[in-house]
Amino acid sequence: MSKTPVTVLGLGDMGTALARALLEGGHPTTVWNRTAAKAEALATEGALTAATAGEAVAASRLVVVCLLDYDSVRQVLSPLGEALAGRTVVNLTNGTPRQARDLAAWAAGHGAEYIDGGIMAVPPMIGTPAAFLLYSGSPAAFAAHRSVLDLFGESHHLGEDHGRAPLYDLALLSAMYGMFSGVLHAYALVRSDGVAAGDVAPLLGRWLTAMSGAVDGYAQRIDSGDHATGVVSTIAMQSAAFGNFTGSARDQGISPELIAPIGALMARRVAAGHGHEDLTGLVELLTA
Ligand code: FVH
Repeated sequence: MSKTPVTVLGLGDMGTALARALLEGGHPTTVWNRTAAKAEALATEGALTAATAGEAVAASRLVVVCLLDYDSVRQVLSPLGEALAGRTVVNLTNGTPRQARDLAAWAAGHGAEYIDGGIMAVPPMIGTPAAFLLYSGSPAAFAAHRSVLDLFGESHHLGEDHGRAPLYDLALLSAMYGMFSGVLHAYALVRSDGVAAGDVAPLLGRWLTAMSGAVDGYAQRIDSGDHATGVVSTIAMQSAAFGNFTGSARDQGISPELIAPIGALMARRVAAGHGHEDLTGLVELLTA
């Protein structure tokens, strides 16, 4: 059976990885990038190169967009207008739920199907079992193209609301940045005492893996609103220790700015009479 032709707009690190996965999957793949030289390697691998975004869109009914941000997406798609009619645009550019909903409305106004997506992978992970992607938008349009999208990584369709995929994407990436903040602080702390980051890395990795086991239990507490039953590490205990984190940073001459905010929230929660509760209670301060 002949494979669906696909167009990829944007050949940064991620767009290039996506185009390569399509080529490896045997799809006729037309690529376009603002800086044309970035298409050269893919051309030698079998990609068809388009001189303009309009030419690229004309080549396929399925158009994958992966640009820096929504401003660049608007700059590229807006002049195309009616040329998008009858096509499905899958936008994998990082953005907010509001941006996704606005772009979906714009696409619908131009007769195009629109699916928004979030990529939970770095470029070398694309096409491997480690990659997964989040999608939202028309279930029918998603189902029609799922076999193509599965080439990028495991596909998760989160519903019709175009804002849902970027919501999940930003939530997962926020958690990642929280983790990376702690990792960077940890390395700065040990380095300030002459210890190489690499000496601590195996223990740090082990500790983070163990603590990631808290994710499901935290979700249960937050969904139930019960932050108090069966707590093993009270927020009062954690808050009392937290002065050691900021204090040691000061003593060692490093900035506590990556970790200080959670300490301040803990102190507020304890002062409000919730010291007996779990750390999950902080979410109430964020959403109040
Ligand atoms: N790379 C990653 O690790 C992450 C993984 C999760 C998803 N993100 C998001 O994917 C989008 C693209 O990321 P990227 O890694 O491909 O980014 P760059 O390598 O910096 O490439 C950016 C492309 O965007 C083009 N571009 C920028 N501005 C414009 C514009 N005004 N008009 C047209 N194209 C534009 C740029 O073109 P050029 O500079 O080569 O001419 C690149 O093709 C992104 O949303 C991540 O958050 C990646």
